[in-house]
Amino acid sequence: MNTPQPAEEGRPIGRRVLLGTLGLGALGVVTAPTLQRGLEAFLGSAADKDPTGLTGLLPNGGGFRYYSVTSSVPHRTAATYRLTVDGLVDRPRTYTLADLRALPQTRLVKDVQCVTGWRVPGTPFEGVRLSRLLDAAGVRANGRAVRFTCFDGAYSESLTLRQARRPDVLVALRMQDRDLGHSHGGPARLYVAPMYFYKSAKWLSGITVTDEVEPGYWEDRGYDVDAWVGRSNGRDDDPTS
Ligand SMILES: Nc1nc2c(c(=O)[nH]1)N[C@H]1C(S)=C(S)[C@@H](COP(=O)(O)O)O[C@H]1N2
Ligand SMILES: [Mo]
Repeated sequence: MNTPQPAEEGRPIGRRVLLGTLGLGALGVVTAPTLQRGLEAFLGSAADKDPTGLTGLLPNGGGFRYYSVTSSVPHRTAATYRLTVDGLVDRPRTYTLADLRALPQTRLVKDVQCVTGWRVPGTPFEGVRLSRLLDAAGVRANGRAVRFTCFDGAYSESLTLRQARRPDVLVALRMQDRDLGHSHGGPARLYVAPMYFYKSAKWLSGITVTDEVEPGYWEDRGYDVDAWVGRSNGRDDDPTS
């Protein structure tokens, strides 16, 4: 009741207007798994044409909703993707997708919970533990938190260093046992299993160790910084991890 609720994410009004604007009135019929690839490509182009940033109202396959706070998101391939780890570290580094794929991969299967209410059961995510990248970088003694930035140019997220080192926090390269598609934040997104899905920043491009938590995009708009599922944002969902 006292939790301020940002209106931008998942507000029901405007849906008809948005679908009309994008010419997507019949999208609800596109649900067959075999159409997922086409749907992903379609969502990418839909976001490119969405002046409202309300594409979160669109289905993203398998019970997911598609979210982007920007009207377009550039595509990154295995050839062009880069992830930079910097800030309060001894060994800053830029990883290619091949670099990340060459590291040990961790696969987790847990429910996904969005703060607007939708939940997707038992979803496999696979990738590199964030703790491994932080250890490789050598976090300095004054490092307390981690800031995440995205190649959409707008979204950001944050974790305390302690949260970031949890074994259920990944730089995910795969989801649902497939390489991450563009609409789900590919080639790489953050995956923070125990927190609401807004923590799982899509299109991840930067990991910066900082001396204090810098609230992320939605947190600047009212969401809780410590986003534990069931223990934040005034909600009582079952924990996811
Ligand atoms: N870069 C970026 N990451 C993001 C978002 C976003 O708008 N931009 N939305 C967040 C929210 S609120 C949710 S619920 C999930 C949605 O992920 P999906 O599009 O794969 O369903 O992404 C999260 N990560
Ligand atoms: Mo969300």
